[in-house]
Amino acid sequence: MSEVYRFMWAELGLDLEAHDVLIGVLGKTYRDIYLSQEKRPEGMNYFDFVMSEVHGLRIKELLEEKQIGRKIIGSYCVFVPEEIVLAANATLVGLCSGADFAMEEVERLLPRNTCALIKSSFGFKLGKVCPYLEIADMIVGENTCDGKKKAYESLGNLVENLYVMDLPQVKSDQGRSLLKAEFGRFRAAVEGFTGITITAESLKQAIQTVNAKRKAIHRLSALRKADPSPISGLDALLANQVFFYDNPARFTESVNKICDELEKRVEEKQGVFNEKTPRILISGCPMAVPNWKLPWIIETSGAVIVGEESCVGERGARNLTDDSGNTVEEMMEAITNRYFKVDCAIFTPNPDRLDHISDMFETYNADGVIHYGLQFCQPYLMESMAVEKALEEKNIPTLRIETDYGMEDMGQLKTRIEAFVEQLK
Ligand code: BJ8
Repeated sequence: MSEVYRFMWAELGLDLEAHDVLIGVLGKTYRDIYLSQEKRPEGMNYFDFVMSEVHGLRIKELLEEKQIGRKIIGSYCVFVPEEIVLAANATLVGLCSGADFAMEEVERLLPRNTCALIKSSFGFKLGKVCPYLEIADMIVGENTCDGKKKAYESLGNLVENLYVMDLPQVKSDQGRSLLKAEFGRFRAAVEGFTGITITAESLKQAIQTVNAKRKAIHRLSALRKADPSPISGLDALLANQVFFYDNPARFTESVNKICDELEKRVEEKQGVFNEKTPRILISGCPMAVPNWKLPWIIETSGAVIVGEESCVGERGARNLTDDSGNTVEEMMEAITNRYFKVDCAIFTPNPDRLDHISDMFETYNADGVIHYGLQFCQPYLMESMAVEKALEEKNIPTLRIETDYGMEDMGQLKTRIEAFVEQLK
């Protein structure tokens, strides 16, 4: 791939040498983790292709979209409504934040004790290795955790057109009004930026496109209730990750195709692991590509992951947006209703998330919960204590993990996870 796309990366201003290193590591990690799995559904070939072309064909497509005047908008959070972006004939892409890069430079701008996800987003920018970041015409930040909201102040000096969305921290009437006002402000900003006025027709169509993606993911999730599970947690996570940057219609079709295959597997009781393999629900911080460390350890320690209570997972994709409105205002109201249900740990208090984790535990017939907190992520680490307490009260086995993107703690994590899995048998 590299020779074919070199010119394109140079045009985008990437550091070709550093980019080669990144692509080399990404390719090796993917081969080691993904291609070594057994009994994968055939439909995962599509995602293998997507991953092999993640900085190739998809970037070429986005450049072609730009050439015909379509704007590309980058985001770091599931609170940014794709419906509004699509309705203004623009494309939304999730930005890279799942691996350490250019850490020395990053730590000149951010304190060492910043979470790996935020550091990673800076590393990709400072190391000039993320084509998505370079291709984006507008980048949307959001006032969520303290780390992100302060980091955007510095990111504003590194990128052009950073737009920051304010977000509520409390699920109150005032909180909902703030979200509604901010979505209105965002709609105006996107319209101004693209020069396209959102109409009732374009917004309805956009809602339906995003809902179709979500429905495909819901279908995939539902199939994971079966024992044996027809798909590994690693593969399901990959589909959830690709959700953020693939062409929406193609993504929906590809996930539905896998689901057709998985339905047959479930009927025939075919699984990726044997029946009665301990079933794990992961809960916590989002896992962006190529952050596959924890799921890989879990699924090579005698367990299968059957659900992700995460923004790259069910927290991000659950709940459809009501498309029955007839006016832009009615549909903006529906968008606000849908996103106000996202139970990110930045909300205080956040009881809905505790209930959702218990519900998912039951729904996916899990045997235990592993809570994943990124080091220095205050919202999720603090909330992990309440999660553990709530689950223990229901006699749900729980393991709290705190880690980062480094590989130094692999051995220690494996020992702890193997012991936890043993306890579930
Ligand atoms: S809606 S989870 S995508 S903010 S890991 S940067 S919280 S210190 S990512 Fe998130 Fe939106 Fe919430 Fe979801 Fe901060 Fe924690 Fe780092 Fe985090």
